[in-house]
Amino acid sequence: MKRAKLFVLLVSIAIFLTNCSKPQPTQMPITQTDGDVTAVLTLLPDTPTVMNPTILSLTIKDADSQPITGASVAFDLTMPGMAMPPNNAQATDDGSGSYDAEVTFTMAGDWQIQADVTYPGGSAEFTFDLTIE
Ligand SMILES: [Cu+2]
Repeated sequence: MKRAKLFVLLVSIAIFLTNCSKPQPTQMPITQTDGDVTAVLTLLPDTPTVMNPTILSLTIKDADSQPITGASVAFDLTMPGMAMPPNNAQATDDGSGSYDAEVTFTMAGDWQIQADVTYPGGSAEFTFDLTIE
């Protein structure tokens, strides 16, 4: 009986410590839909930090869940709370419906990642909200 109680206590402490030491995870990937196009944004690292390079990767699929290849994807990073210097990146097509670009978040706070997608047959626009600690 005593041992069981001690065990429960130790497990509780372990769970508590595990949760506390975890870095604040950004909820990634983020999925959004605009018309026929569904986009999934992933970040590397998934919790970006200020003034360090972050790889944005946008995977786009059509209404039939087929990857959209041959598109042009441009990222525009802004902060909704203030005017910031232009922060843009043209993504590189990996040939399988995924488009990557390296960006830098230049200060902590709330950011908006806009992705402009132009593909054979149409265009789509996505806006992702992200807080950089
Ligand atoms: Cu700012």
